[in-house]
Amino acid sequence: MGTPSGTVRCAAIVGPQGAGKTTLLKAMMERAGAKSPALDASAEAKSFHMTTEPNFATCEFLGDQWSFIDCPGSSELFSASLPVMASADIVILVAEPNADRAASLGGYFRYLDDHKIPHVLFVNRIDEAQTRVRDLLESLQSFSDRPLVLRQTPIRDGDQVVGAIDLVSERAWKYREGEQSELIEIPEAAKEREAEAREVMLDAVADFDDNLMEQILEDKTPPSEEIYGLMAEELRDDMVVPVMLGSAAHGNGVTRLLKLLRHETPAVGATAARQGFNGAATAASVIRTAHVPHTGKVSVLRIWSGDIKNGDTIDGSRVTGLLALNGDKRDKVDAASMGGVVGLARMDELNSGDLIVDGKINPGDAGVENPEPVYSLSIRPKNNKDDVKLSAALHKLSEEDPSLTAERRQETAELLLRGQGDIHLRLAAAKLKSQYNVEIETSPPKPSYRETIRGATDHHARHKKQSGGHGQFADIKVKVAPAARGAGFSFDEVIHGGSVPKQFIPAVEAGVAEGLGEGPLGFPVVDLAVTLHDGQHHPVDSNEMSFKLAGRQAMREALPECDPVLLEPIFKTEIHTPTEHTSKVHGVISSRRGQILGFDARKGWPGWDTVTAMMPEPGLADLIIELRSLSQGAATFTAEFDHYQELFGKDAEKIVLERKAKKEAS
Ligand SMILES: Nc1nc2c(ncn2[C@@H]2O[C@H](COP(=O)(O)OP(=O)(O)OP(=O)(O)O)[C@@H](O)[C@H]2O)c(=O)[nH]1
Ligand SMILES: [Mg+2]
Repeated sequence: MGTPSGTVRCAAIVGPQGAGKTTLLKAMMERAGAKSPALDASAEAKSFHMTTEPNFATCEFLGDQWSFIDCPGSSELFSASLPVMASADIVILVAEPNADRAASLGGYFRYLDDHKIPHVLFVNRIDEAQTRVRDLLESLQSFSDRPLVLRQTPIRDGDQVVGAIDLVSERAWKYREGEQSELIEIPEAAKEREAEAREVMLDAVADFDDNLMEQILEDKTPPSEEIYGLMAEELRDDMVVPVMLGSAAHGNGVTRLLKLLRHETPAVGATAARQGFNGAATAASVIRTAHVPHTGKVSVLRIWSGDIKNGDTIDGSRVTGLLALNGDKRDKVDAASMGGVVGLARMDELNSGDLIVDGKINPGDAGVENPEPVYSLSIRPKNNKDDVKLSAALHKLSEEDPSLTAERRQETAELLLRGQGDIHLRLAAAKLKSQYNVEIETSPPKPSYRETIRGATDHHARHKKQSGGHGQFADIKVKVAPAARGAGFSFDEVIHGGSVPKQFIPAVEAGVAEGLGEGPLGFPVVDLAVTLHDGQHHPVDSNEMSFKLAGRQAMREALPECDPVLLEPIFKTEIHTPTEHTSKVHGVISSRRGQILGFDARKGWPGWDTVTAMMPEPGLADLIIELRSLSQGAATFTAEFDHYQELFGKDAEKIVLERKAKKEAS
């Protein structure tokens, strides 16, 4: 229960799934002499064998306070990394030494470059490296605006990387299992490669510094201190990306990385300035919301300036629930200081993305964008009694993860759970069960088909019922004709001489509209014009209800005569993919009955293409799964409804039969 003092720096650990991020966090904690807390401790992380939500950890290294945030790597959970990267002083992007997987880092480079966030690339699993580091960097460079500058070169023994040489200090280290590396002489065999790599590195650094460039041109060797200093500056200004090597699982390269962080991580003030949060006595942003059993809503804050103490007030509420976050542990603390990452319980009015400035909440001002949903499932509680519980639980899940949303769809009476893919939604279902005790069933959402008519008719419908007392009588003649695509439904009347009395005409229209709710193929009917042109009434037995029923009956009888046809929703779709996978994406579009409109370089994304296509709605349902599997998880898409299109033949027959079967079953 201490009161932390001094500024805390924050490093985010991000990268594709399984790169070794959580292992790296554990290794850094241990190397810093701290006991590593339990990471990936949730039931879901265990059953899905991956990080499912950020791991928080704090430690001290050589007198500095550090807060580390290790993010999930699954591309379906990418959005969890966004607020963490945005609020970190430095981002450690972890990669595998596999050039074929370079595309999986594409989205990270883009975000970091666009937001000018200083980042270092850590090439992990160097113990397993098949690719040469140079080849890996060449593949990765196509996704990064900033030059990737190798700061170390590997020492090899045969195929095995057994150590690394620091290219600035020109000192060599031999890896030791689980321990700090041993300082050695630069091996003879590595000298040539080292000199070459050092030159490349110096050129890259000198590109941004004329003074260094002059010295290099004059063949002078600048002192290491000067080079380190320049590198720290260039990293802080996000001009270069230093590249470090290591193996988290074997504890290699970990001390080097920690030392780089120590010397080159910008101060919290620079991070606050980067985001425009300057000038307040106290400021903090809410980078995450978590709902914790027994504790309730916990907001995770990064403090930009000042301290936050129990007893302070935020928008009139007293701060009483400050928590130090360390793995699965949440310990009460009295205060948290500038730069710190801290939990705050019992302050339910705070939400992710809020900015707190001098005790006032500025909703949404911390500003992090959220990805659009790309995958949906229709869900329902297994037990009907859980309906209310389910809504409340879904609300909490979306607060924790704004890329997950639930939405009631009127037309099909479905509850849609929408998110980033199959794993994302299965994870949500697992959480609903483990944390909220609600089990759900899922099914693919129903596409919103429509139908229309291609032929016209003139129909005479009579509704007549004679049962003791008042009878019911309505007689109408309507013309039914197709209308232009997208016209919807229009109703007109040309009644002369009151054959259908004025006051009953709205009832006819209402009945017709109701009759269009489900056409002969089983779907809502659109794009047609109905004109009431004649009819009869009875002075006693006619009433609104009778005319409404006649309107409905007219549609039921007339539409099958009008050559009904199925309409399929078509979405204008933009698929974004690393260029190397563009031709495969074309194949996927065609196999899903899509029509390719063209493709072009993706704007602002070097190394990427955007393919534009018209896709039928069913082709979008699990599109993301196929796109991810062909692109190392990198490809994404957005889709927007464009129009309805007639669908004929076998595809149409199948849909109509399925609809019929479902109706009969229910
Ligand atoms: N050989 C080798 N294996 C490693 C290394 N680092 C991590 N691993 C292994 O890779 C697997 C995944 O490691 P994690 O640390 O969970 O990977 P992650 O990046 O956190 O994964 P997600 O959070 O799910 O994206 C584990 O089995 C680790 O033991 C390494 O340097 N060398
Ligand atoms: Mg992990």
